[in-house]
Amino acid sequence: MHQTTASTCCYCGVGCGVLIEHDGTRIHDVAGDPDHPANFGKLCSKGSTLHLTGDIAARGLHPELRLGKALARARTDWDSALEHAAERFADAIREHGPDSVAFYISGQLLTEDYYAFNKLARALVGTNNIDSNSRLCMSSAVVGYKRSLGADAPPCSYEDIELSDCLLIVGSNMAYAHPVLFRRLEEAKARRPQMRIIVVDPRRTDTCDLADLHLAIQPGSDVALFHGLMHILLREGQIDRDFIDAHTEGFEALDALVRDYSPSVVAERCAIPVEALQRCARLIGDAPSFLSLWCMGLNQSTAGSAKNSALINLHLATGQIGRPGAGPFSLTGQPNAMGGRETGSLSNLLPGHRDAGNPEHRQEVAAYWGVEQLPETPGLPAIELFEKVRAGKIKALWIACTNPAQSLPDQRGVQEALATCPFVVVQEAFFTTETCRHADLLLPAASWGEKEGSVTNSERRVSRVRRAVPAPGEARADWAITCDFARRLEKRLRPGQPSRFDYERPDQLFDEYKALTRGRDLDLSGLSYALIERIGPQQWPFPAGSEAGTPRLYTNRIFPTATGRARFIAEPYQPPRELREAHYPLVLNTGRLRDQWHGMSRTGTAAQLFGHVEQALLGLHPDDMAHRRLLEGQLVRLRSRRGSLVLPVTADDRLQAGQAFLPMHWGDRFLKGLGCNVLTLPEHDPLSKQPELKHAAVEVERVDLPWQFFALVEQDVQSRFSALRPLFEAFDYASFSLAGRDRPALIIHAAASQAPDAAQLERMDQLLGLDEGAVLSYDDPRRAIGKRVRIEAGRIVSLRLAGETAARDWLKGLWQSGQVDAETRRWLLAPLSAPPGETVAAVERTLCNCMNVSQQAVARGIAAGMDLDGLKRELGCGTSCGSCVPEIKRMLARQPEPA
Ligand SMILES: Nc1nc2c(c(=O)[nH]1)N[C@H]1C(S)=C(S)[C@@H](COP(=O)(O)OP(=O)(O)OC[C@H]3O[C@@H](n4cnc5c(=O)[nH]c(N)nc54)[C@H](O)[C@@H]3O)O[C@H]1N2
Ligand SMILES: Nc1nc2c(c(=O)[nH]1)N[C@H]1C(S)=C(S)[C@@H](COP(=O)(O)OP(=O)(O)OC[C@H]3O[C@@H](n4cnc5c(=O)[nH]c(N)nc54)[C@H](O)[C@@H]3O)O[C@H]1N2
Ligand code: SF4
Ligand SMILES: [Mo]
Repeated sequence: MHQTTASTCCYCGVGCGVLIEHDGTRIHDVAGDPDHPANFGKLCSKGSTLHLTGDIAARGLHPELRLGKALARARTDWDSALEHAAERFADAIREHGPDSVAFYISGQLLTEDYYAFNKLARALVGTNNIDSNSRLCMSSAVVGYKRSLGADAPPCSYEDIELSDCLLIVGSNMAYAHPVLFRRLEEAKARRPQMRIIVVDPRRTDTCDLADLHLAIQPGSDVALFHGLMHILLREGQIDRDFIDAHTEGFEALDALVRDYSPSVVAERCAIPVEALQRCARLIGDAPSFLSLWCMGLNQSTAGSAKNSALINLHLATGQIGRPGAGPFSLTGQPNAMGGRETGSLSNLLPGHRDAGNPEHRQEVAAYWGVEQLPETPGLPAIELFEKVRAGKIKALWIACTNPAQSLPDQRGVQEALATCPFVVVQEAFFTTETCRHADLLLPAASWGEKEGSVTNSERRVSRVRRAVPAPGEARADWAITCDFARRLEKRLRPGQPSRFDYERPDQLFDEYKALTRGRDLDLSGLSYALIERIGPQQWPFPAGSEAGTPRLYTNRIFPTATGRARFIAEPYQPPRELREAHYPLVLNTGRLRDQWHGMSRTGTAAQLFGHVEQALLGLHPDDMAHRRLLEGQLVRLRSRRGSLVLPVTADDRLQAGQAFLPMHWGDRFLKGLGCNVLTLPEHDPLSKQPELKHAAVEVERVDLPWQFFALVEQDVQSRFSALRPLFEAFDYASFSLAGRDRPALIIHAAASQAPDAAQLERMDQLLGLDEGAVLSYDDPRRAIGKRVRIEAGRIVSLRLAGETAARDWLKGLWQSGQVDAETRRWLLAPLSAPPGETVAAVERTLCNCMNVSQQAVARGIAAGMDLDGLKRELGCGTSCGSCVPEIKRMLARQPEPA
């Protein structure tokens, strides 16, 4: 029977409402929820393909346990799994104290899950060792808001973005990372072309497509830029003296500091023209309303807190806060990172925007939970936590809904830590992740579409997440796993006492949690599942008795500080921690692709999402390629002080010379060699403890790996992937991806200095289905060349080229286009890039995922004289989710003007 369930997208912090179409057992489709105030029916390329993700072969179905590091995990039942875990945690706590265990959780958990974990760690175990991946993401914004404004609360609404006269988008590639919000901005700018948009990013991203001014600053120089802007605003008298006098403190120190930031000094520091700096200041100073949006370009830095506060300074000096279209608006990355901050899911926080270091706050929460006291010892933030794990201080580690073996910096250290820890529990929806390999106990979690709860998006709006279908196998909801474990641990640590974890439904957790927010800045005590059901998702504060949420904070200009005044923070510019030098002259920047999500456990199961970018490529400025005599697609070794990675290079003229860009998504599963974070550094901001993921000194050099390998195989791609991946450990380079739409295939590119032994190739052939059926083959053992192509019903279904891969693009094209006739067949195994007389079309790259339109088709359309409307009409591209429109516009802009 056809049913529709309203829920929330599980990807980014825009928090779009989705309508899940299903039959009670399987999800068939998703659509944007027209009634949801975040997206009004829109979805981006990731949200609209949710139903295509989640291949069951990649999911965790049953708990698995191993009883020794050298042993393999075996299937077990929930009862044995959680009894074992409780015993191990209780032993560690009894022998080594509560701080010998730790919980590392995630901004993708639901508010109810977070609350359960917090109560477990702080009230039952008695440790503050509970931190989350938000440490890599939002913790600099938390510090910025708290110290500048008094509370961790983004003061704006999405509507303010549409209302603003001048927008400063800094260190955010919204076009990729918050696409539906970017669509709203595009529409607002189309309605009000006088709206001014400034983008500050070392790269020319798709977000720059909307910009009136793009400042391609030197990586890490944002604080200098903000102080330079302040300097000009002051000099030009474009500040709001009345606001500063009445509602702020600390201005004098900033005033003195920014005197040193003259336009010429700052322009040089940031490597931008002084006129551009002045124009930027003028746009801000002249604007009736000014709003800033930022994300990881500011937060992921050893100066992350300073960058946040220096930006907020600009709002305070101009009085641009607490009014429509104005304010400092940090974009949240993960779907419920906000909920994590609210429930106290960083080691230094407590539920209800409280601080673990504050004795009164501890007492309030302890009293509410009915325990004598909460632990005083500060908990470990993520980077230090993994250092302590590596040092053997943490005896049992519980990881939920995050993949630290891919996403934390300095992966060599992280891998060692996970291998050292005596007992690692991983609570995961997809058992394919890099972290799962390290689990002693692996617990299958329900995921999107299968669980109930709530999340808060970037604009403080609390939405419901609803279950459409049952979780596969024995997977369970996160809060249920946590509470079941907590009850078993209670029996060991507090025998005979009544349980504090007797919940049957998630709304019981929500209701218990919300009372802890009463009277606090985020007061959401008036919210309930029933109320959201009745009047829709609401923005906090929403105190008991409210009729509606709060779209805008600080409209009365009173700030939640001791004095009621906001604070200017005067901190000098500090350069990034790792400077370029002779051995490492390039700066490595890492970030998002349009269609992939983090470690790709979910998006990596939908072949269609690889259409836009198929494999890991290192982007370099064309000049840097030329200096090093590198050609497009050549393999390089990318090195930093901490590790190295082999992958192909590509010329990217959106980068400045001296900069390199690598998408953050590739971990060891998709790209052999521990992924991009083998290169990044663990150094972090002194206050927020957020690591500098956007800035590592690197160098590249060509590698010659004469023995090349290419394979393509249809059907059962996830299980083949899992089985094949370990066979590539001895290769210097191995990259895995998916291709196709209706008939997805696994694609493998690999290279080595010499051929593997015959037995290994034989094993690969078995897993590729090339050991039986209609297989054409060619072998030249003397040159270690071997090729196999399997054809069924006139179509290629599997192939591998070993030793020499000249024909790979042509063969991939043949596979994609279908039939292979007798004439073509003669050339399949030839050492040519294509049969004589035929040219290989470049492998088509999907630009528009919804309508399946390639970049090549768009280019042909442009060459034929079509404009954006013509392309939309004739090809259909850009007419559905719109995620590809900025890129199409960029292609159009590159065309020479017709004479
Ligand atoms: N498609 C997609 N969307 C996502 C995610 C995803 O994985 N995929 N993840 C979500 C999450 S958790 C997050 S946190 C957000 C991240 O969203 P964003 O922060 O927007 O994305 P990033 O690509 O990490 O980085 C943004 C930009 O910062 C720039 N940058 C680097 N260094 C500097 C600098 O020193 N100064 C300035 N001003 N800019 C700099 C980079 O060039 C990059 O373009 O995206 C969310 N949305
Ligand atoms: N170099 C570099 N590194 C980065 C960044 C960067 O820009 N550059 N960005 C950083 C940032 S901002 C972030 S947020 C992190 C993200 O890093 P991670 O948190 O490691 O990212 P994900 O891959 O989203 O991990 C979430 C995991 O939860 C699993 N999962 C999904 N749904 C559920 C569920 O309902 N329950 C449970 N238990 N599990 C589930 C997924 O399969 C996935 O493995 O990466 C950080 N790392
Ligand atoms: S913008 Fe895209 S990824 Fe983000 S919540 Fe909306 S649909 Fe999901
Ligand atoms: Mo994030």
